Amino acid sequence: MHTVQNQSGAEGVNAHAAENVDEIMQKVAEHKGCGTSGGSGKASCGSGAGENDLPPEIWEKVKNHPCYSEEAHHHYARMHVAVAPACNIQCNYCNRKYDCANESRPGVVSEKLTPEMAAKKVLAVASTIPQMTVLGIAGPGDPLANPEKTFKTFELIAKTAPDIKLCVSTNGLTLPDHVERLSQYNIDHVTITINMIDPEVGAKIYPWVYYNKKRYTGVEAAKILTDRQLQGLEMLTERGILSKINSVMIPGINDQHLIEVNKAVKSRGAFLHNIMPLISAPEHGTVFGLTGQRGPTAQELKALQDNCEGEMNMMRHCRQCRADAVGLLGEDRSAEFTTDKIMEMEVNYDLESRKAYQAAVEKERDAVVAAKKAEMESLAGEHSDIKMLIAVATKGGGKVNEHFGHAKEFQVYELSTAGAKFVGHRRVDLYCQGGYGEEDSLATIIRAINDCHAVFVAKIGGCPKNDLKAAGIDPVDQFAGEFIEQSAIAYFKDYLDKVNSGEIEHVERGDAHIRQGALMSAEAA
Ligand code: CLF
Ligand code: SF4
Repeated sequence: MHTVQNQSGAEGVNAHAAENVDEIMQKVAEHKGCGTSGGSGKASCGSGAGENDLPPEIWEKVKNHPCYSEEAHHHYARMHVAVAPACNIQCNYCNRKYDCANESRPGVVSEKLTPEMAAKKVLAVASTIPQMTVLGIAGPGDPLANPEKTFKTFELIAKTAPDIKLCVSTNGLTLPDHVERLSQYNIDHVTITINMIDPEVGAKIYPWVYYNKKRYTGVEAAKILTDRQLQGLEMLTERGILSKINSVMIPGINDQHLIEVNKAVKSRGAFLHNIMPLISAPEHGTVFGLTGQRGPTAQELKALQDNCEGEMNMMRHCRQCRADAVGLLGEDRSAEFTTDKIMEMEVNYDLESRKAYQAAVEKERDAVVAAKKAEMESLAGEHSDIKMLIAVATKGGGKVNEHFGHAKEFQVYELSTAGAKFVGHRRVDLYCQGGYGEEDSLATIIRAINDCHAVFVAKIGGCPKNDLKAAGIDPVDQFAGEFIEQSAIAYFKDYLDKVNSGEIEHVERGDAHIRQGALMSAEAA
């Protein structure tokens, strides 16, 4: 373990400081196994946790944060402001032409903003999207390599929009130098990208780091980085700041090693672990893209996440957002809020109407949970080892409410006698373009959800329906407009009944592809 710096200075800085790592870890441990309202039916205290699964003060912090709560991500939005251009390390999956790939898919570029413009943008978005509850700074470089711009932005927003939670994502190199300030600004959510704890592994991911005005390379560079990351994590935990660890899964380099990373971050009090797939293609111009380093398949990613889940809470709903993302995690409305458009917007930031809107969201959210709970009763007494995946077309609210042809992603749920559990999403090319079905897109969609037994949609045309059936994927439109988990459980119960009666035979599905192509700004359209 590393020595925690500034420990004595922490007390009195903010209310969280009274708790030490052991007390916080104890609290979290006491709540492990407490609730079984998570979809899986097993104790779920992480991103899938509900109100009864977490200590009240932690629930308060995560309940409307779309990244820290899987349930919240169906209802609440986040936005990023791209105020931090510089970076102090080099990752082999990053091309500096684009946004920081630690929280962003390669191949997209954000419009850089000054803190003042960023503050204006936040008010404009908050006036337009009342369910936007979190402002994150995640690039385009490293926010803490640009501390003045990052903290100035937080300062301006804390003054003008006090109901918005502040969030930051960093590579962690300078984190120990800034934990005190993060605490003073009441920043409750910090993400650190940790891809290794072994410098030999790190040397294959990071060619250099720039630390204390000197450039380090190889194992020496990776050793500095891992020491600083873990030290920063311990300091966050000391102060009761919730930390999320992002790890990029790089097959053959750190895939098995991430199990060790998982244990190391858990033991230091990390709240959530988000293992993301490497997205790598030659056109991204990254070292890994050019050397042909592949990303994981959907099932490789899921197997690693499942493996780590026994150790700690896993996030599976990350969308690897761009540094200027706006909207629900599965959508991107950044094109509506370019600088030109913001300058012309009439900003009317009304705290009361935001609160009223969010109260209505909470009601709908309660209805989703109640419907799922009621449907679970139909599975009581069922015993079966069958597990299956389904893909769902949704545009939010926890409902099956998107047409097959309009879906830009499918959410994936695992069904078993324990219920319906969110396990990921698959980005796809739009099937319906200009009113016509695209056969090429259909083939890529089938590859993306090839491990699923069914696809739930609000509507679907005859052609794609037949092609899906031929690929062994059941197109299901009978739950249009209904809640996802309730519908999924009903479908699974029916499926089990058919298997038990011999009407159908359960067969395992194959693997699926994670989309590797660069995303263009048109994605926001
Ligand atoms: Fe942004 Fe990150 Fe905060 Fe969320 S994103 S800074 S924690 S507000 Fe979220 Fe986007 Fe994944 Fe990040 S889905 S890339 S985990
Ligand atoms: Fe790129 Fe982010 Fe890595 Fe910096 S920390 S090199 S911006 S991916």
